[in-house]
Amino acid sequence: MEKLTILLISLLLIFIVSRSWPPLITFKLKLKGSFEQHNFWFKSKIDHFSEIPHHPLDPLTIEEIKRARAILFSYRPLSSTFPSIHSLTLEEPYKSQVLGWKNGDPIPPRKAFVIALLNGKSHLVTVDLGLGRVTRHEISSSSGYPMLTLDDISKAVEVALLYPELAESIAARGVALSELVCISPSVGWYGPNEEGRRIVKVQCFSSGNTSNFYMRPIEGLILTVDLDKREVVKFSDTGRAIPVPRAVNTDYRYSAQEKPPEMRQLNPISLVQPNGPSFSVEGGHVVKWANWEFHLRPDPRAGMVISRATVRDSETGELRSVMYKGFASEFFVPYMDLDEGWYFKTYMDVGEFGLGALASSLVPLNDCPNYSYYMDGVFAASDGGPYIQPNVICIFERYAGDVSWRHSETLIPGLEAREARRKVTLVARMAATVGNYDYTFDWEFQTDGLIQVKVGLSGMLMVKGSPYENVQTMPNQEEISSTPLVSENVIGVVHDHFVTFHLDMDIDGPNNSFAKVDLVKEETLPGESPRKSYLKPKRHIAKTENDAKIKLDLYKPSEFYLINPSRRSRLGNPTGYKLVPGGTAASLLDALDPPQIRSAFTNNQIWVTPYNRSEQWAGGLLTYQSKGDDTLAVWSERNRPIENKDIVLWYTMGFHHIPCQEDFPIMPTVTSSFDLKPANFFERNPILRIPPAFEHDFPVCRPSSENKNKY
Ligand SMILES: *[C@@H]1O[C@H](CO)[C@@H](O)[C@H](O)[C@H]1NC(C)=O
Ligand SMILES: *[C@@H]1O[C@H](CO)[C@@H](O)[C@H](O)[C@H]1NC(C)=O
Ligand SMILES: *[C@@H]1O[C@H](CO)[C@@H](O)[C@H](O)[C@H]1NC(C)=O
Ligand SMILES: *[C@@H]1O[C@H](CO)[C@@H](O)[C@H](O)[C@H]1NC(C)=O
Ligand SMILES: [Cu+2]
Repeated sequence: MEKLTILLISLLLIFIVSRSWPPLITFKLKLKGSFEQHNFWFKSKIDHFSEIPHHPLDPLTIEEIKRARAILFSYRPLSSTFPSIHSLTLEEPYKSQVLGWKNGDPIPPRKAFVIALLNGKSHLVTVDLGLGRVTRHEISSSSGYPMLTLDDISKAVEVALLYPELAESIAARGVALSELVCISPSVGWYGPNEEGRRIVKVQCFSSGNTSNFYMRPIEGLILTVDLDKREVVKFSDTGRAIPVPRAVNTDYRYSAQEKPPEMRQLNPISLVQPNGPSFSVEGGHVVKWANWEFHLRPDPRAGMVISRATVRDSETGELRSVMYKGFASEFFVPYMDLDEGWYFKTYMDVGEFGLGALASSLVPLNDCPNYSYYMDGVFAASDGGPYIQPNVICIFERYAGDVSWRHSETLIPGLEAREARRKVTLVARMAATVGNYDYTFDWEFQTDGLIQVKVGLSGMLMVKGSPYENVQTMPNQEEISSTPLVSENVIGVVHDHFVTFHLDMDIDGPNNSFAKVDLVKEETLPGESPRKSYLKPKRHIAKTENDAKIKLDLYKPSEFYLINPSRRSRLGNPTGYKLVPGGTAASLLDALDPPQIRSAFTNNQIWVTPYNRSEQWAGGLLTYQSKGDDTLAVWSERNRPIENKDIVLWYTMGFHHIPCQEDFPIMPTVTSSFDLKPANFFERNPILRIPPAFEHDFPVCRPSSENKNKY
């Protein structure tokens, strides 16, 4: 039994005056290895070229990716024409192997799972790195194709740019070839015409006088490109009458701003941790902080994967399982416009592009606070070779000035008390830039056992060129409300965002049940009470998958628990965690609409399935142009038993996005979140005994310049 770890985090806010424009802040980019000067926790920032795996779930190293590639190269069925590699990642060992593994044990055999494309066929290949050979090879029979590679995207744009009619069309619109920027949105799936070949649609913008070309669409110009034949198969040019919106005020870069904003300027603010952060990252991926331990890895598809999240019981010191694995499994982002250039925009970014593949290096001091630990992604390119995506995840402690619990007693003589405890948390963060949009993901761990998962939306709107400069010239009210004008000649097209999380909860072990507690209105009998009605919770344990397909409804509220029926608290309650949905939205598309069929995993906000190793990706393993034959909704039709079994919880967070002028030219971040909150998991408040903060915990800190706000 370990002793209670006392958290003594010394935090201090410093304020230094800075009044000039631009503010005198110099951004020192933290290059790899530069942590050493001030922080021993971060001394071992990884040298990826000599890295070896330490944990069964550690991602493939550079050496392992090279070895997997070499083995594939000498594997006959694929070596005559080397396929393009769309995914080459760790094939996770069986869950039982991972659960049975203890620190110090040899790690289970290392394997790579490869999705390769050859002559239009998707090959699913397991490469055993220890045995040095391919141990499984099958050709997928499901409808979709693998994630696009960065190579696919650049080739598609290249092919489009060489198309003669494109040059003619943009010249007619007064756009020079030199300022043309094209992107390749995924096509969705809309029936037989588009089957049997991999296609993307290419659309273009003008980057004239702005870096924010997204705000200058060349409307109605769409080239459909066959990715494998490398040819334009359809050219559609309908919007010549629509002007390319002007560049003025579209730039978002600091260097391009001509004047400061009209507001009181903020003094610098930063967190100071004189004794260093309180977390450690061991072996590159195991994060230990306060009562939490978990494994964290970047993944080209899911972005960030949290595994084996365990929390130490503050009473007994026991390290207890909460979640085996959690990650963003799929996205669905349908746009609500039927034009030729728009109807197909119904993105499934996780399976079509990959969040990790598109994760950008985080910006120190701005994306993540000082004292962040940065983790790199080591991924495979389309030729199977490794590359490093630096600083894609940051881990940091957050003190946002919040209170974790408090009480004051002032009226009862002799019992006066004023007790408050600060809330310090640990955050793991990633930001994925999926074309125009930027998604941030936070997994935030609290000492009271709560995990909050938060998604933030920022970046650029996907906008549409419009003939209108002002709503007063639009023909009618319907048009004004359904096509929001966000700038002159710029419409922010209405759309939704859905993010579906795979949450393999293992509350005190794998065998759990899902309990839905309905809050129902009870009416009193005549004369029973002065009250007419009251609310009563009624608990139902889900027997099969159908009992756990949940559509949220404010007037039929329920609470949702994962419980371990065979582990009881001192009072006999099963230990549990509660899923607490946050602000969310449901898809209003018809269930038989092709995009909704493909994204049928958004038909319910909550699903529970029995654990199945191959059911990871809610929109199917091969998502690109899929018809929806391999989704969570299809798996779940089997209505399998889920009571007291190893189960997986799926939660979908949703946003309806009706753009407004503030979303132009770049959107202030909008967030939503959900909580995984202990419920009868601990015997009592697990942070009852944490100490308050005292003045003497902090070093004396003097501002380096005179600190007087002169307003
Ligand atoms: C950029 O702005 C200048 C000055 O307003 C204008 O003359 C020029 O045509 C613009 N260039 C493009 C590519 O829009
Ligand atoms: C970041 O932390 C380092 C290490 O103590 C410190 O020297 C530096 O001043 C901090 N920067 C900011 C902006 O707080
Ligand atoms: C979980 O339940 C299954 C039966 O559904 C049983 O075989 C297995 O031993 C249980 N596992 C644990 C860890 O209790
Ligand atoms: C696991 O899921 C896959 C895909 O839904 C299915 O084909 C397979 O039969 C499942 N395995 C088990 C043991 O249920
Ligand atoms: Cu949006």
